[in-house]
Amino acid sequence: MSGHVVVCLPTFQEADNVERMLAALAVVLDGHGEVLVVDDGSPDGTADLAEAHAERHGGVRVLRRPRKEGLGRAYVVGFRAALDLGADLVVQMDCDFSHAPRDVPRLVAAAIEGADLVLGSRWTTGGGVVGWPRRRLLMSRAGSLYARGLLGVDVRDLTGGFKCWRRAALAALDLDRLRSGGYGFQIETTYRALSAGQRVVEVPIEFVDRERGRSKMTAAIAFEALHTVPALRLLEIRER
Ligand SMILES: Nc1nc2c(ncn2[C@@H]2O[C@H](COP(=O)(O)OP(=O)(O)OP(=O)(O)O)[C@@H](O)[C@H]2O)c(=O)[nH]1
Ligand SMILES: [Mg+2]
Repeated sequence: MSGHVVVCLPTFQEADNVERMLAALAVVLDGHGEVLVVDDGSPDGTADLAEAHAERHGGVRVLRRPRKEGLGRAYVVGFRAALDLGADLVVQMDCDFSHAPRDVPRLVAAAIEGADLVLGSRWTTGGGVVGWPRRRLLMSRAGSLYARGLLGVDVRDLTGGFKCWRRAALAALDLDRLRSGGYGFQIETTYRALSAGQRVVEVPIEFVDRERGRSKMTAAIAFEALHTVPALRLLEIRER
């Protein structure tokens, strides 16, 4: 890997996963980058575990936020910090092993080869999901198709959260304007990058349902994503 890579890792209640994840990322980064944990005051001590790991092994910074404010807020803070750290490439991923650390080099390579934003994609040829019940699979596919149709973009996986940003593409996002939380945030950032003319490339990933810890996905997060999509369209028309 070339260039300074910062992996942005938002965590809430990931005590069962965080140390294993940091160890796995250290192997794939192999001294070419660092990990930025953004923890929202997890009561299970996730941030303490991450800090202990950082002291023992290095290559990890922990950003502690006082309370849970949702994934979108954590990413806005993490992205700013990553740019301040001088990142050339910023990877964003979940801490629950749904996103495989071994896939990070493939995402990074696609950015080095010229993409401004690389999406780890479940719905492009070669990608997929392991361990989801039929209902969740259908919901996710329908969500991506809905967003894709309404926004008129040619991206297959709009709701995924495993991405690699080239520095300039991330810096061009107006982070203050990003308002949405979970899936809405993922759709919004990719859509804004596309609207700004950035080159967005999908690489296939296999997404594996979390084995440890609890999901923070709620109906409210899914619902927010539903109305984020038309809101993005309306905003765009108003800004013209
Ligand atoms: N800092 C921070 N991290 C969060 C918050 N909500 C979720 N996360 C983290 O974001 C990542 C994705 O959250 P998940 O709970 O796995 O949500 P999901 O992947 O949409 O849902 P599942 O597929 O059911 O796991 C994980 O690393 C979480 O720990 C939050 O409010 N603040
Ligand atoms: Mg998850």
